[in-house]
Amino acid sequence: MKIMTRLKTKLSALLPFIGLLCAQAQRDMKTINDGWFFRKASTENWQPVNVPHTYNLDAYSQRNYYMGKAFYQKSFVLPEVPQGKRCFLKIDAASKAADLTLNGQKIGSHAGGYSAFTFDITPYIQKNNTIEITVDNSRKDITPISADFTFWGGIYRDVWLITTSEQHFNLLNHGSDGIFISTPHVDEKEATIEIRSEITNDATEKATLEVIHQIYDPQGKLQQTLKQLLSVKAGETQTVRKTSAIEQPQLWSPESPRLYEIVTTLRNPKTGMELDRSTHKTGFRWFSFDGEKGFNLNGKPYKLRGVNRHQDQAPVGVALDDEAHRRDIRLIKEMGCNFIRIAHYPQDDALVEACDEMGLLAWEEIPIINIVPDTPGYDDNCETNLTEMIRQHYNHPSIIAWGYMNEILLTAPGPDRPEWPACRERTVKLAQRLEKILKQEDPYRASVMAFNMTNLYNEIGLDLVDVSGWNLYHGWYVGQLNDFNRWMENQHARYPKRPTIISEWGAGSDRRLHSRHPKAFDFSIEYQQTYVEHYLPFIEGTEYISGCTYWNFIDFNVAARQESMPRVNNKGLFYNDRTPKDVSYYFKAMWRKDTPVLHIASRDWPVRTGDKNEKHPVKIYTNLDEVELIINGKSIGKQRPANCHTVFNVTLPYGISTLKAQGDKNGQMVEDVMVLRLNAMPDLAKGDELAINVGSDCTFTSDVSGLTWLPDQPYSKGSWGYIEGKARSTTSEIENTTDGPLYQTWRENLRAYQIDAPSGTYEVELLMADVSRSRPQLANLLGRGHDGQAIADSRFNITICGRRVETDFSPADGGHYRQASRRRYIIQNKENKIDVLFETLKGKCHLAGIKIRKL
Ligand code: GCB
Ligand code: CA
Repeated sequence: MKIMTRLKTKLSALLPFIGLLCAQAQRDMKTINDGWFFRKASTENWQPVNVPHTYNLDAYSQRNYYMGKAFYQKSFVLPEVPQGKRCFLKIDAASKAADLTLNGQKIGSHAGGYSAFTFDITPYIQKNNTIEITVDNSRKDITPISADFTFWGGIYRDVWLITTSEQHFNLLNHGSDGIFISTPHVDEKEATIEIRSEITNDATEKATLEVIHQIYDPQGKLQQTLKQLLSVKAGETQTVRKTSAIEQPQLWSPESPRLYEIVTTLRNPKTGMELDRSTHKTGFRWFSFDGEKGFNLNGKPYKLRGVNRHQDQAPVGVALDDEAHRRDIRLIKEMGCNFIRIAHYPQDDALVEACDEMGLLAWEEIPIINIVPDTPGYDDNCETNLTEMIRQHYNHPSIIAWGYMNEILLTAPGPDRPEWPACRERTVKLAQRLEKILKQEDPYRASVMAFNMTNLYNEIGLDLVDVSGWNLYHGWYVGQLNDFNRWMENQHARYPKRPTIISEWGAGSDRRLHSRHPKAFDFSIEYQQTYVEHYLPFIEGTEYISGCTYWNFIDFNVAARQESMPRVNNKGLFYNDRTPKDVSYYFKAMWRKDTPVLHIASRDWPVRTGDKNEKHPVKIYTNLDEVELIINGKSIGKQRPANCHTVFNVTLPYGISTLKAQGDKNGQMVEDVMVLRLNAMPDLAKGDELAINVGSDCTFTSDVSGLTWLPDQPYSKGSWGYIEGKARSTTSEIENTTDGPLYQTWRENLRAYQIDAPSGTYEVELLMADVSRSRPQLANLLGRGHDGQAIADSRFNITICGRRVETDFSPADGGHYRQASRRRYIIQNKENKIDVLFETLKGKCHLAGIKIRKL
């Protein structure tokens, strides 16, 4: 409806020009995404593909994914060779570098995997054409070289064929379209708009031209027409600037993202012929960052509430269509965000456009991460990539900050190392160079950098940026939750004028793991919830913190990551397929004040195992003042949430229960309903399987078999549990199983495991893995690999119900380190108990899981 009226007003405004439209030599733009052939340098076979395409789907299954060259090829026929026109090839992203030829002739190269580049192909184009592109994701002189994500190779954004007349806007300026719109001054009464256009005359004679900007207000009404005459010599590009004032601008904000439209045309003033045309949207807003008062938007204090966004999604990797990018912005908005950190690299135009349209302020950055290497050409490529990002996304009102370094000291040699002075100097020098470029390119936006948990950044001069981003993982990688508050309080006391934002904070979670005693690195759904429930109120309540971006919007792919879900960084608020985790509703309840939020936070834990007389926690995320929980039609009572959540401890019957939460917001009834299943504790006499996740407080439910492994406990008479020993864990990946977390926690030096059970024939299954030779972990884990000492080639005997089942045994025999060992024994229980006795011969005996079934 809105669109229709808008279209009508726009048409009527255009009516006087309709005559003109006939005399057009407009720009033609079309994608040439289909019908490509592809091969890796390591194979001979060409395979038909479409772009967007990545050649790294192997990153889903192996840590050492393919890094190297790959070739793309496409042939196409033009109905006729364009005469008196210019042809351009634009590639929206090819990672990390590309060399291009057309019909056998080299047309150019590009370094950088996250921004667009354009070549003039007029001299090479024919009726029958073949484009060949060599892509390489292994280059060490191009960012990123070290980081916690997969460096997907391929042409993974659109490829465009563009034809223009001989006079056109400059398409050869760093992948931009040669038109740069800024708003140097904005307030409620008046805004200044400046439009800089670059016009190229590719004809052999000089041309007199006219540039016309038509500015439409957000309702589609023509507000201003700005005209400029210029004369451009043959083969030259000229820049013209036009400044104008807009009275009473309708301001842009995340709450009302009002966009003005600017239609820019290039005309031949004599004939009236339109030569080129380009349309942009702009918005009027002003902002500031302050060390004491935080962020301010359009004259009001404004807390930035956001997430970081990685782009990948299984099974396509980063080869996403535009609609997937827009879908993400919709989900992020829905959660109540007003901000996004487009991390760690420039992303699709479709995403940034969606930020403008739907209303998200944005920080965008280039991927200089972990360390600045001493590699020839690296700094130059960084500068080019920064320039490209700024020029390509310059016109987007959503963007308020440009970033260029993330945790740049993470893998740098420390100050106690001889390599430190050179590395420090290199890093600071590059930062100074990029800071200067950034401000030259764009004086109207803030510069930002993301630091990690060391004050060195301030001490060596990396606080040259306007805003310090802090990536803080206290209570996850290091220390306790409260250390987060202390860190910020300390920073603020020492540098009270420094604007700050929490650019990263997050904890991992895996929906197969649940705990009533959650702790850091158990990867339980519950610990992630505990973590965010601690951080967010502090961020919200602390004026000097400008805001935050949670790490990360989604569970994203990192081929080299291990932990509970190998190759996944599972700190997402959404799963990789974009279904929400319960925890995302905490953010929604905290951040959405415009709509009632009521969510039973048990979608991630819908099947429980336990006794029907025992209490089961049911958490509710809500922004209502009071909620009532109704189970199977019977009210359990009402509770008043604090910090946007409340936990009902309830008894449940076995089987399915219907849970309904309800409440009202200003007289409007709101409810949420889900079903939850309670399974009884396994009864061995009935033939149930008793499965125990030894060494862990977490229940683990296999997503292959659906079997739940219960948390471990000490043995008590009439029950089951461990006798002596110590619980341990690792983040090392366990191979040859899909149930890795079971093996990543174990008990060592235990004397026995005992299960009191009626006599009979049983199958007893023991799970273990030798993780003593752990794999090197990503630097991001800050050494958080092993919880304590490794097991070191332990050897032991195992006796079950008096029968020796293993002698001088190690699960690592034959070199099977970090691999799942699972053995089943048929035994006779004659004494109403199954006791598994360990006798250590070397190192420490260990057990990661046990499963019992009566035959
Ligand atoms: C960080 C990095 C980010 C990682 C994240 C993590 O500090 O900036 O790239 O993914 O930590 O999860 O370890
Ligand atoms: Ca275990």
